[in-house]
Amino acid sequence: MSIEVERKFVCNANRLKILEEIGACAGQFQFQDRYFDTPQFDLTLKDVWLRQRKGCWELKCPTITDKEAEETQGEPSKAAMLCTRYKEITDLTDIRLKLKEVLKDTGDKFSMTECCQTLTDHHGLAEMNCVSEECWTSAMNLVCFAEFTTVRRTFTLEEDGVHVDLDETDFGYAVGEIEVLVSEGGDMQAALDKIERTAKKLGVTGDQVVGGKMSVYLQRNYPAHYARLLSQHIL
Ligand code: V4E
Repeated sequence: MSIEVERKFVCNANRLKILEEIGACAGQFQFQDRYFDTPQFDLTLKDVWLRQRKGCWELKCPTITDKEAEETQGEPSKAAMLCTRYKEITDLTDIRLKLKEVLKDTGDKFSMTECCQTLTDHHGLAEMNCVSEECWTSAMNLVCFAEFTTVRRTFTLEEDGVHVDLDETDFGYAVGEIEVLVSEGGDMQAALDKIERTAKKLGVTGDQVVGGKMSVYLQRNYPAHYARLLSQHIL
């Protein structure tokens, strides 16, 4: 399982020009994201983000809690504060196990085990993954609360393992992100350094954290929930 380390930035004409000079455009493509949560937002209030992208399930979870980070590493550096780190789980069985763990104290009574067992008996596991979306999401009381489409241009850079995405959403928000993947137990500091160097090359300076697509979507469509996420320092 890998950890995605990312820094978002606003891409202006000057930064785009530099990016085209120092990176190679690896293509442009379009995808739709559908985000799911319980009606009480039990997942996102724990900083857990479940989505379907291009028909595949993905779960982003915090790597460690803020308290653990403080205990193990002291105060985070400025470079670390400007980046996000999330574990990304893409295996559906692992996703459901994690969701079960995250939702266990929420009071929602779900019967995923029985539901999935019945489907496994009737259809086999592989087929269950395709057939039973409605079943397992509704058994866990998960509903789609956000849906948007993104056009993405991806650039690979000379700096090993760094890539930059430029995203434009169908709700009119554009954002860039510098991303490095770190394998679990891998060198996090090296990833932060690579991101910092790339940001400098692009002229991305300053201490301001730039909002991601989903943050801006929530701000516009679910202002009360957005305010709650801000007040709990999740966004
Ligand atoms: C992790 C997270 C959210 C889920 C979406 O994550 P994000 O990295 O914004 O997705 P995307 O599509 O831009 O990147 P990809 O996965 O394709 O590389 S929504 C909010 N968060 C947390 C979060 C945060 N606390 N701060 C910032 C700046 N971004 C995200």
